[in-house]
Amino acid sequence: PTLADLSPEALSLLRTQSIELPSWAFGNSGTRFRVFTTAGVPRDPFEKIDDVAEVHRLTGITPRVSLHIPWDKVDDYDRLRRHAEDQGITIGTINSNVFQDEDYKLGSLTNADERIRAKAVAHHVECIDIMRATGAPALKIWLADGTNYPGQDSIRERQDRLADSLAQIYAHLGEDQQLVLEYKFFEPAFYHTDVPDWGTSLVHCLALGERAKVVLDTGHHAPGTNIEFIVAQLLRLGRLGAFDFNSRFYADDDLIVGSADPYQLFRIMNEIVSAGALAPDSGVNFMLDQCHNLEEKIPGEIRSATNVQESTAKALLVDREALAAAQRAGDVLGANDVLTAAFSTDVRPLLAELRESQGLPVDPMKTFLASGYLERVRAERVGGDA
Ligand code: PSV
Ligand code: MN
Repeated sequence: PTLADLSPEALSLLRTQSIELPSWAFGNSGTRFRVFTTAGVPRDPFEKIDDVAEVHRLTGITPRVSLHIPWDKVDDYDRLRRHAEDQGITIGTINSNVFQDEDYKLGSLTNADERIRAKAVAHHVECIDIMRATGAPALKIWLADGTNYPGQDSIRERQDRLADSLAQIYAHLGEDQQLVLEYKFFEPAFYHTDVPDWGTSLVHCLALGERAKVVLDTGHHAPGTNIEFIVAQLLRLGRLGAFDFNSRFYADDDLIVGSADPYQLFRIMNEIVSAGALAPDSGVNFMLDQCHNLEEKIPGEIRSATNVQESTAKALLVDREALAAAQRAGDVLGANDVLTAAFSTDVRPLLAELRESQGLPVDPMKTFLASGYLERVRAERVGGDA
């Protein structure tokens, strides 16, 4: 297919699609066994933003960055914001971090100790201040809270404490700011997790109010979970706030989105497109949550952005009329054929055409590798705290 095969609406959705990049994808990362180092990685949040901007210059679809606090703490947030905006990047989401402090060993927003709970709430208030200073519209909360042994703490009381802590945080949000609550079924807690699933996240969001929504991290489900069903359900309820896209083979391994199961990514994007949730004003923020432990980080993010774009183009090519007709007729295989035909289409030439029409490099990866950027940052970014 060529661009001419897309409807004007589909073409405009493809042109305006955007994906938010995580600042932490550009830094050194690893597993609990080892963090490997990569030459030329950013030494501070400013350099992380430079790399985000580079991915955006090449792909044209990554104009926002997620920050993680305290990893991305700086003295002057206004300067950070201007540094980003000068390169066409805005600050998207502020991620809190209540999983790396001794005090949070037995929980943060759910902790039985009043002092620790207040400290965790105060950290989120600080994040909301950073949202104001950077113009970030959303606060993302993921908790490592849970227990390892039955009886270790009261599951019910922890839910009550969580609801209370979240309400305190929500009360600090401005009218134009939203809270997104991420779930994860296990890890680091091994017996129970306090926000393990979309239902629990949704229950808390409903209690908080309109500006609280669920974050779906594609790596946070038990194997075999039908993620597109969750997408469809949250969209129906108007409570899908954001995606953390990544891939996993076993547990939460934060691999490149679309690398493990491109068909799953397509099925997710198909639900998004069919619900009209791709438009920039749909309220769903498409973010990546990945780290690149072995591969080069900037190419990893380029590949991720183009993987999402390819799945989106395929979802936009689904013949919706033929699909609806087959579904109405009870044509089981015919309906399935309509979907798989779109999935099997090679959309790379179409996307090359799209990029050309937008003045972007036809092959962002090739252009990047030939640009000398990696060689330059490897030479420049020496010393400091990578
Ligand atoms: C937790 O596994 C998570 O998915 C959350 O989004 C964190 O903020 C992120 O990873 C980075 O550690
Ligand atoms: Mn995540």
